[in-house]
Amino acid sequence: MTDAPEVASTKCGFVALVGAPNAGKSTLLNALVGCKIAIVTHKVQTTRSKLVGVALHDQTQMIFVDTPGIFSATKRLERAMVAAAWEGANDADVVILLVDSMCKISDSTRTIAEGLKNSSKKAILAFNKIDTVRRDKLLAMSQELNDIGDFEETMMISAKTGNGLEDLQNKIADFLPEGPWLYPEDHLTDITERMLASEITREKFFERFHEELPYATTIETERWRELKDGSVRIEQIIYVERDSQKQIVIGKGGKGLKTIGQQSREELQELLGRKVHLFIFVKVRKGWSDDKERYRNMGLDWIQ
Ligand SMILES: Nc1nc2c(ncn2[C@@H]2O[C@H](COP(=O)(O)OP(=O)(O)OP(=O)(O)O)[C@@H](O)[C@H]2O)c(=O)[nH]1
Ligand SMILES: [Mg+2]
Repeated sequence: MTDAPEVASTKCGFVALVGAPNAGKSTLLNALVGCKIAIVTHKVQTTRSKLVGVALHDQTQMIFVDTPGIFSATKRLERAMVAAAWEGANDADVVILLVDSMCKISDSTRTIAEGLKNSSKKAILAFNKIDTVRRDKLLAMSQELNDIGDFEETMMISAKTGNGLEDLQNKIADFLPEGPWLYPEDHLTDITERMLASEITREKFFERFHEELPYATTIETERWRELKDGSVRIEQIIYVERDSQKQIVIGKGGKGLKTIGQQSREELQELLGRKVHLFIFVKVRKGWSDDKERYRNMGLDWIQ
């Protein structure tokens, strides 16, 4: 009698990356998936809506969900972002609470730890940016958060250097259910090329402009035309709230806009693997952040 051949069982599940703004969630998503699908800046509130990135780890398909930072939101756009983040956590099989090791524990992080405990989700606490801090400095922070929340594991990682990511994925795999993969083996993300293009321009915008301007802006890809020679023509609109903001964005002699356009085009060419003709226009739309259509384009639910 011969034994039946052993079939390696597959696993699959959703893993939400949550945390206070700037913890490194999007950097981690890109590192886990192995390519840039989420934009990253040194500013808070860079990510505005949920974003899926898929990674294979042995026989486990991990569907990571990058989320906006969770903080005490007041404006409608901020509230919609925070609602999207909690939605990501609630829909996941496993939640990773990412903490910035360079800063003191924030009230937002405490609130998330409490919220996760109440939701009785399987959660992993991950201290990020350990390339910048001595591990023994994190013990007190780890103790405090473990007292507040209920975590299966506490891990130390660096999304930037990749340190600890293998261990993190092994732990995640332990907690994901057996089941068939939901996506084809080579599937990386749900983000459309149009959305990616808007996001890359927004990243350049966030890097160039300061104070309130990045938060008073949304960027949409209005037209996308494939040209016969294999290149693509992309038209985008930067919506701002006031005329004075429009002047700042355009800059003296159009320099501001030109720089953003150049940086965005170069990166898009690299990501899309073809020549890009990028045209960016600036429009004043007073109250765009109270306009339902803008929310749909950002991938956010409209919040009353
Ligand atoms: N030194 C170091 N910096 C990191 C690491 N991970 C992320 N960063 C930096 O932290 C900043 C914020 O990173 P993001 O990935 O945009 O953070 P986020 O949590 O997605 O931020 P929001 O989308 O605004 O909530 C960027 O300047 C990153 O380069 C890390 O492991 N080490
Ligand atoms: Mg982010």
